[in-house]
Amino acid sequence: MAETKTKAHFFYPLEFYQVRRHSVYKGKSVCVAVPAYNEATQIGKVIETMPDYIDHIVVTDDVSTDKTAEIVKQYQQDDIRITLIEHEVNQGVGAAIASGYKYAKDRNYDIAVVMAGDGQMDPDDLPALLEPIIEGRADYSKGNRLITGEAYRRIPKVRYFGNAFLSLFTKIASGYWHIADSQSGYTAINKKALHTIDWSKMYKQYGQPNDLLVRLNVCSFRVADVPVRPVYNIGEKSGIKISRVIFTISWLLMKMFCWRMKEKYVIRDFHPLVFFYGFGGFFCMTTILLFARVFYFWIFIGHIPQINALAAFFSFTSASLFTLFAMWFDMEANKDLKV
Ligand SMILES: Nc1nc2c(ncn2[C@@H]2O[C@H](COP(=O)(O)OP(=O)(O)OP(=O)(O)O)[C@@H](O)[C@H]2O)c(=O)[nH]1
Ligand SMILES: [Mg+2]
Repeated sequence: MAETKTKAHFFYPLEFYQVRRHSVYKGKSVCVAVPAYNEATQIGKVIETMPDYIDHIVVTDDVSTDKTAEIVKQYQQDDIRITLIEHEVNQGVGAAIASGYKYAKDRNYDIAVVMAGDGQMDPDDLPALLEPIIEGRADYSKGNRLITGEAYRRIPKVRYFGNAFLSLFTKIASGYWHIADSQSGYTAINKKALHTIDWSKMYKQYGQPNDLLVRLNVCSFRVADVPVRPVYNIGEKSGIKISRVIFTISWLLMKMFCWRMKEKYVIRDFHPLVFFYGFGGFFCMTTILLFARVFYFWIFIGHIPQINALAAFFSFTSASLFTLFAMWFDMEANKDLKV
């Protein structure tokens, strides 16, 4: 980015002659989007530990009921890199991230990073996240807290298993079979992807990282999974109710999976794997019905007719084969997007 100079006149006070030097990291301008909701105790730490090479910090507050916005405004007095976006009604973390992305896109930043406002993202991990993008190997990179051996010990157990389940489901829905820790919000995206994705359509709640991965896959963007340190117990308060989000995100992933099949393998291009998935789904349903019938005979009649047992096993085998082949084809079709 070019240097900007405030309009100068020899009668103006000295501050008018100040030059704002834009920061770059290895030649790229980086803007960090920080979603924050009721983070009065945490947001200061996030701002203070933001590396100098970050050119701009966009905090999006969603009508916090504590002093989050006031605290950010105080930091603005000393740090001209900070912008505060205040939503008029609470829209959710995904919508806050979308606002940050739109800001970075409109100002033509080379890279946009997402870091939470609760301090759970270690700035020391940022260079590793930026590297694949700067080197041009990836269009989007995301943190993966599960790779380090510490994950099982550090992440609360319910979160760990909920995350593992959603990560598996996200592989199927997104077509990025090589990535895990789908719930990690620590990410970096390049300019091309920033200008391609329609941010107004992105999911507005906690499933935003999952939703974005599906959208990136449809546009054939390359994604890198980068090991990052899991950070917990630093005074953060999670807004996630795992028992609730597991259902809402699963439902979102189901819808996004169908959308990806249609967009990627029917409309933009064609691949017979959609039929494999279709037959797999059909036989899954018949398997459930036929096994229910087998159990009915077994429990209430005490005898299972051979033809019913055979039909149930045939259906199960077909469901497994069709689904596994569909997954294999999908993996093959996406292998170039793996970094
Ligand atoms: N602007 C905005 N930010 C939000 C909203 N909900 C959550 N956030 C922020 O999003 C970030 C992540 O939210 P958390 O609830 O901590 O979720 P998480 O860190 O992904 O999950 P945990 O591992 O459970 O902590 C935090 O900085 C929150 O302040 C919201 O409705 N609006
Ligand atoms: Mg958190």
